[in-house]
Amino acid sequence: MLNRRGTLKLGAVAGVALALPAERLVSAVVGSPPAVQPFTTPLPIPPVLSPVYSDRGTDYYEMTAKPANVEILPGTRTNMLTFNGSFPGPTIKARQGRPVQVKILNGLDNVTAVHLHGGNVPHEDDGHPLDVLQPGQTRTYHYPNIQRAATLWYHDHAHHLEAEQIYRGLAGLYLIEDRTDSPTLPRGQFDIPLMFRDIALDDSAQLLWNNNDSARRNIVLTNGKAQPKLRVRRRRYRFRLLNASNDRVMSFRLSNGAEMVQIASDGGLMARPVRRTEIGLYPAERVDVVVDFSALPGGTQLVLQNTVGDTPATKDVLQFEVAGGARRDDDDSSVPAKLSVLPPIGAPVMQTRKVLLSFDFKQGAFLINGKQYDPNRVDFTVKKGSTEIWEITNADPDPFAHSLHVHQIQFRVLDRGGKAVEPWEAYPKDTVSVPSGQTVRILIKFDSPFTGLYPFHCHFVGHSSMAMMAQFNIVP
Ligand SMILES: [Cu+2]
Repeated sequence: MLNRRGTLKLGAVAGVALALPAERLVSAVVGSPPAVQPFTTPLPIPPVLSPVYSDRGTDYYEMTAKPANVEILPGTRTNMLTFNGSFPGPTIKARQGRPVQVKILNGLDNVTAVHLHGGNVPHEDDGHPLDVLQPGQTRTYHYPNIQRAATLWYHDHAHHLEAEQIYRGLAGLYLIEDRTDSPTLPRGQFDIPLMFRDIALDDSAQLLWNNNDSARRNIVLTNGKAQPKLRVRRRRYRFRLLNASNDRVMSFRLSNGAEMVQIASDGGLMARPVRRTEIGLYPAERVDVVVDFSALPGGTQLVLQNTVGDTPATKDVLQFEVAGGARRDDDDSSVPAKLSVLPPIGAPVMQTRKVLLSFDFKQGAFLINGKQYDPNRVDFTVKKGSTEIWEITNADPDPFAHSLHVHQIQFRVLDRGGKAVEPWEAYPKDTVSVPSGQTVRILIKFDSPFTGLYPFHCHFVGHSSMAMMAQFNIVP
């Protein structure tokens, strides 16, 4: 799907955008922040949020969205927007079947809406772009966790503001766990989330922000640090990879060419594991992989590389160092040949719809089906319980890549240009890449118990915040 050439072209997207008359060019030069000595900063694990209260049925959490000074580069402080002062935001660990309530206080100077990406939630809890919290306001989001175990994430979704506010830090992980599903997979301290995203900093380590200068975001962070290091034991680990970049496509491989066994996609475990040596991730996509370090001698260093990065700071994103000692770790984990039984998506298909993604050079606007987002317009009316095929076409020439994220449901990717996709990107998915000129077909069963209005949009949030968004209304 991804290759060096494809993504180098993608890197030119911002160049094209900069040539547009409507653009403002704020940061004309790349900042030169203090240099980082690679692989000296320990990889942080985002803190796991504790409930403020739990009763028999529900866990209650509280978070404040607020500005904070965060150490990104060693010895410097960067002004960010955070949840609870933490960047990335705290991780919420939910259990399948047990509801969670998250009370958010907006301590920002601006409005915010919080969206649980990949979550099957009521529409009033979905963080609709107009359903915002004013500064000083609180509201409680209800997450029923009725879906399969999965690596989800939460992020800002306020109308026109999401690109800037996600970039400034408003994102965190939300894991739904299930104790019965594949209990032999690595757990606990051997189950590690890796949130990747790019950033541009000036020479005093402050954020450079312009929606159109994605090509200048020349540092990739892993869990909020540049080129960190993780000491691993000689055993298997589960890594949950999330590309939380606004607009950067990434493609990961281990520097020794070792296999990463993909076990999960956006919406949870796949039916069977898939052995891969390179894994491409568009913005907002997730994969869970198992990596086995047990055969590597103590002291071995290997690097998780983003093969489409063009500088050390965007290419060599994370170093693993295998702990010393001759003995392998006691490791009773394993990857079963059959991971999960997936709910079927079946016929009959009641609707086939076209979703055309394009950029209008005259208006300087990103469009879906020829229109800019209007939060007061319903684009598709969908019958609850029905199955549909959406044919998504990227009508733009190189170098415009797009993607499509559909709120509330997990879909199956059928084919690209008429060719069936590989099992690792088939199902369950909530975000699909749509490179220039391609048509991708997805099969969606609207089997959520919830009705109402939900967005679908490109998840290059630089595009969605410039109106590359539409919405569907699920009716009984
Ligand atoms: Cu797009």
